[in-house]
Amino acid sequence: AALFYAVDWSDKTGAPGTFSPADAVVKREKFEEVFAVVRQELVDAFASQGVPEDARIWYQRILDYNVPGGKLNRGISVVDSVEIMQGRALTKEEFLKAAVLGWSVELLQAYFLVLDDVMDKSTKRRGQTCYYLLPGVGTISINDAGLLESAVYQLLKLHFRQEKYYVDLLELFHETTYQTSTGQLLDLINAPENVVNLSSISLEKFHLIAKYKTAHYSFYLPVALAMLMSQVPHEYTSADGKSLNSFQLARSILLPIGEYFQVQDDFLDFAGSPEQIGKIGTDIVDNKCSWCINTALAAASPEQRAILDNNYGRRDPGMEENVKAVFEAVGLRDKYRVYEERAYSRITAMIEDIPENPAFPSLKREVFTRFIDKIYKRQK
Ligand code: GPP
Ligand code: MG
Ligand code: MG
Ligand code: MG
Repeated sequence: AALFYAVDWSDKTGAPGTFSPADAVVKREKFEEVFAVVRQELVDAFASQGVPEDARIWYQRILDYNVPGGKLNRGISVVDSVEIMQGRALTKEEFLKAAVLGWSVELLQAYFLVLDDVMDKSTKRRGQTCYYLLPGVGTISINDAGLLESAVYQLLKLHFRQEKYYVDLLELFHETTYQTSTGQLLDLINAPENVVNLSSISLEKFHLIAKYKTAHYSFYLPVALAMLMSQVPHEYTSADGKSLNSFQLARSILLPIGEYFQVQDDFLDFAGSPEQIGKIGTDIVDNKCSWCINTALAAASPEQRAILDNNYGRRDPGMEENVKAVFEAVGLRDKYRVYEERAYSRITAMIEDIPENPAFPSLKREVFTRFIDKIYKRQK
């Protein structure tokens, strides 16, 4: 109840008892208001274990530094998707529940990012110093990341314990974490330090890594959560009588969108300015099996190949510049533009092929077009 009254519903525009944010900006503001509430619940739960003040303050900083400062695409997608599936303005209670699930995705992502920055030896995230580099944090960040993960389950227990889909939510978060950690393993063992072997890099590996480390948690998870909350049946019958699994159908579109998103992430790692993307690229010095190196290798002359062999994966700014110069020389920017157009039309065609069924209105194409439109030509 405290949660309900802490959110300012005053600018509601829908029917009485419903809440339909007038536009994306209002929706973001409302979503952010829910963070203040969720944060308080988490801090109260933490303090109720009987921990002293200094621990509570440390815990608050974990949340405040790592959870709210991102683009919030994933979290807001849960709210968007529930709204589209319901086909009407959400009630205030529904909005809150969807937003809590959205913040749970953001918490899971905060857990991943804190650890990812340690493993990638990154220095900036969301325009600020990576959390592990803060004075006095260091390897404590490993445990702090564990607390961020635990926060997901604290929230789910608090808000969904009584729902019949509670176990499905738990399973989905556990499964997604498993997949993401699998992806992180693939990402890391394909990028050994001090052992550069560009012959072992391939686009097949890139696709596998991208699907596991990014696509499941960033795209499938938010929609699957919305489907569980909306109690979309697993069995889906298309208008022409074909029987499909609705979750599999969603996955078959969302994973390719996630792979496209990771291509963008890899390209921005090379081409985005720190002001733009809020982070400083590390893929070249980290020896990563990125879309960029794969694409450059496919186009490199023997001389360019030699430069890549001798400069990729070295922790040396001059060598990193040499690699970037080859990326430019092979026309990586143009190749990216071509890739992006193709990916966009391929995914749009997949969405158009979804067998929409008016008798089964939950899986509307709009759930998916919303995603692709949000990320198409993104600059950050
Ligand atoms: C993105 O990789 C993938 C993740 C953030 C998942 C990490 C998973 C863990 C289990 C820790 P990235 O390194 O390309 O992301 P970024 O470019 O944002 O650092
Ligand atoms: Mg990283
Ligand atoms: Mg990484
Ligand atoms: Mg990256």
